[in-house]
Amino acid sequence: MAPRRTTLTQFLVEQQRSARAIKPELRLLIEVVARACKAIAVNVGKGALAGILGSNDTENVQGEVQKKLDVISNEILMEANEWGGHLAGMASEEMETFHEIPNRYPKGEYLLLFDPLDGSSNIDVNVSIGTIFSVLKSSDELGPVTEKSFLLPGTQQVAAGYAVYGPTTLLVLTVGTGVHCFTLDREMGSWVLTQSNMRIPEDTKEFAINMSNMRHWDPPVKRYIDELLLGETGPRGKNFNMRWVASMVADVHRIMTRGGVFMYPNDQRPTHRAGHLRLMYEANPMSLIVEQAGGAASTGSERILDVRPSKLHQRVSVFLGSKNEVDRIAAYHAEATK
Ligand code: AFP
Repeated sequence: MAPRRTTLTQFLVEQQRSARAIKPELRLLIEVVARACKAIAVNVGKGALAGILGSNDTENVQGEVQKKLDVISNEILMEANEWGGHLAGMASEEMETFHEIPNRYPKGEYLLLFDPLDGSSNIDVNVSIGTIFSVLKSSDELGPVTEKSFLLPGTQQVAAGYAVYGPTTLLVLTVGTGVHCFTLDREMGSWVLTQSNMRIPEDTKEFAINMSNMRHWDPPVKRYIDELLLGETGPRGKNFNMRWVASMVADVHRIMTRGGVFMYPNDQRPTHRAGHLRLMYEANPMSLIVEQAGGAASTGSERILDVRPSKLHQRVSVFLGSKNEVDRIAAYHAEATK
């Protein structure tokens, strides 16, 4: 008899019933998002067979060319979430402004933000990509939802997660009681708990950064990376390995699994002075997950989760992963300002 596995539904009922960590509406929200990620995984898996690779010949609010799967994934998440009565509104990397729940549906108290398909540049070369989502509670009990309703710091997230569409399809989730990993049983179509309470080692020998941007980095970043590259002959006294998938979900999942430090710093380029990654639906959800697993997440000058948002699509500098490395990077930034 195969060992009895815990499904996502059982896990969420447990979190609602005994851990009292979530309300029924939040349980419904997460189940709906998880089901949407299964639908995205099916489309990603079809690829060329369904003629859905390549460009959609449209641009998103970021001025980036949208891939067909970017648009499909966004539509799947929108359609799955607008009728359930659990949301006050949604926001997406792929949409200029937020999406209010149509009046024909009941509204709830949660705000859902997502990057429907992160790592789009990897779609056509068959490298792991994913979905990132963040859940906030709307503070506008009475008033209509506006863009300002979404501009809450990451500390106010009530849930966050990501799906990885890779050799296996994974859903990694936190509702504030640790980080838990579910693997999609493709035969049964169910998410099965395969790792509870993921922990990030405080030290590491592995770093992730796009080295081609080196000439643009600020001095603290250059100092930190130069020391890693000197290895055991330098001040760190040990050799480091480098990885860069260019899908944040894949790089972060590696760090969740075996430690490491992920960096996408802002740099001297006018287009990158604020950073590359988006705060509300990339950095914040990943930072909550990393902190819930004992890691750290910093802009270099402050905890990412403390950043007070001013714009829905604002970008931010990101250093996250093994705590002792992130703390060192923050210390180098502090020394540079003295
Ligand atoms: P795309 O979704 O446009 O491919 O961007 C992915 C991403 O936002 C993040 O997932 C990666 O870590 C990062 O950009 C990769 O950026 P570079 O292509 O500049 O290395």
